[in-house]
Amino acid sequence: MVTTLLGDGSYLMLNSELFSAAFAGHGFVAVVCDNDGYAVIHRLQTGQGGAGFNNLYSDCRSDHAEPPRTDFAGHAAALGCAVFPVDSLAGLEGAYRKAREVAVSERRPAVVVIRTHPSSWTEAGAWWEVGVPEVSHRAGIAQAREEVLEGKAKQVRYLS
Ligand SMILES: Cc1ncc(C[n+]2csc(CCOP(=O)(O)OP(=O)(O)O)c2C)c(N)n1
Ligand SMILES: [Mg+2]
Repeated sequence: MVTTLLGDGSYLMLNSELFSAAFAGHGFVAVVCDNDGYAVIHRLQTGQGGAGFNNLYSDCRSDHAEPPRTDFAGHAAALGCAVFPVDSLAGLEGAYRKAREVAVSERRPAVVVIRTHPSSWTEAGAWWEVGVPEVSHRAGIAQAREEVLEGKAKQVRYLS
C-alpha cells in the first residue's frame, strides 16, 4: 500500500490526480498535513535572517478579516476520495489504519487530513543550506552569511 505524506501547499499546487486515481480505481493513502502555508519555505526564508513574506498565511496580505481556509477533506471527497479528517494526534493512528483498509476495499484514494504545527518538530538534525545574499541591510542576513562562510571553511578543511 502506497502512503504519501504531503502539505497543504503541495495539495493546493497539485491535487487533480486524486480524481484520476479515484476514477481509475487506484487505492492509496494520502496524509495531508495542514499547517497554514508553505512552512518549509518560511523556515528557509527566516532561518537565515530574512523576514517572513508570503509563505505562511499569517505573512500574506488578505483583504479579509477572516480569510477563507481550505476544507481539504471536503475537497478530496468532491474528487471522489474517501476522507478521514483527524482532529488530534490521538486519532491519527486509527484514521490511518481505516484509510488503508478503505483504499483497498473501495479502490480509491483515502485522504487523511490533520492540522500540524508550522514550526515545531521533533529533533531530527536536518539541515538544508540555501544561498545567502552577500550584501544586505538586514543584520540577520549579514550574520547568516558569515555563518555560511565559516561553515564552508570548516567543510573544506574537513574534506581536504
Ligand atoms: C510545483 C512546485 N512549485 C513550487 C515548489 C517549491 N516548494 C517546495 S516546498 C514548498 C512548500 C510546500 O508547502 P506545504 O506542502 O504546505 O508543506 P510544508 O512545508 O508546509 O510542510 C514549495 C512551494 C515545488 N516543490 N513544486
Ligand atoms: Mg504547509
